[in-house]
Amino acid sequence: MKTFVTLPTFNEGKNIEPLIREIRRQDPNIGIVVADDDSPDGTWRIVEKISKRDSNVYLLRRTTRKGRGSAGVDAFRFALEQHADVVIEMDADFSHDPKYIPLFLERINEFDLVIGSRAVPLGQDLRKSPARKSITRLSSFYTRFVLGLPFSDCNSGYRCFRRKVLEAVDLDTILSTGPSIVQELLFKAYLLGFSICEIPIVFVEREAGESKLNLKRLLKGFLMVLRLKGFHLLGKLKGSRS
Ligand SMILES: Nc1nc2c(ncn2[C@@H]2O[C@H](COP(=O)(O)OP(=O)(O)OP(=O)(O)O)[C@@H](O)[C@H]2O)c(=O)[nH]1
Ligand SMILES: [Mg+2]
Repeated sequence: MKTFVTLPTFNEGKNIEPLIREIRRQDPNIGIVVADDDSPDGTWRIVEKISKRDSNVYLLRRTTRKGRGSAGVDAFRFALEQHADVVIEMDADFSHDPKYIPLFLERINEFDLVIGSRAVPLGQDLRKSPARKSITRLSSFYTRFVLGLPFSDCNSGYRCFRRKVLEAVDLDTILSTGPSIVQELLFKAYLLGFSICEIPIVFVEREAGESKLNLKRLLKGFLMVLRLKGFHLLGKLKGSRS
């Protein structure tokens, strides 16, 4: 089973090298693709250096279409081109611990999509700020309510997909260029009838680098969820199972 990990990065220079090392420790053969948006802190340069000694590490240095969502799409596309059977996406700030990779790979044998969830029993959000945790919970509740999704953590960006899910959602038609790609992919996969499960993860505060979430991005995310619902009601949400 050929497996890829996709990592969107923007200014993760302090995290990326130790993170790639940790992922490697979990699985020496896993492909790792980093989709960087020309980070001013030189994250891409670090990845470029690593890719010269590890032929299974790939850098997508993007200089035009920027954003967390479009980086995700480019990385997924790349993994599919490399014949990945399974793709894991995760944040590159150590909030998502690579130690869960073997568990994702075990569960993906039974399900089409596995979500790393902070909101199921044994899952946890260990960030210090009660406000930040409440925003995540509220936003997940909102997504669940508006889109009718039966999942506890609709905002988790730590997930594992079977190839067929990424093919079926039609990456060319993804509307989100920003972080709402997380909700968009989940909604589409759910509507297409794929089997989806949640496994508990402990989500920790990033120690290095800065969060890119701000009020504008949050509001854009809330609006995108409404847009997704509207598109769905009008029958305009693209994607199909073969
Ligand atoms: N390529 C790319 N990656 C991004 C962009 N914005 C965020 N990322 C990456 O997406 C992942 C998640 O972003 P974070 O800033 O940690 O956002 P978050 O996890 O929702 O927020 P925190 O919980 O506060 O960390 C990280 O790996 C970021 O480096 C972007 O515009 N382009
Ligand atoms: Mg983060």
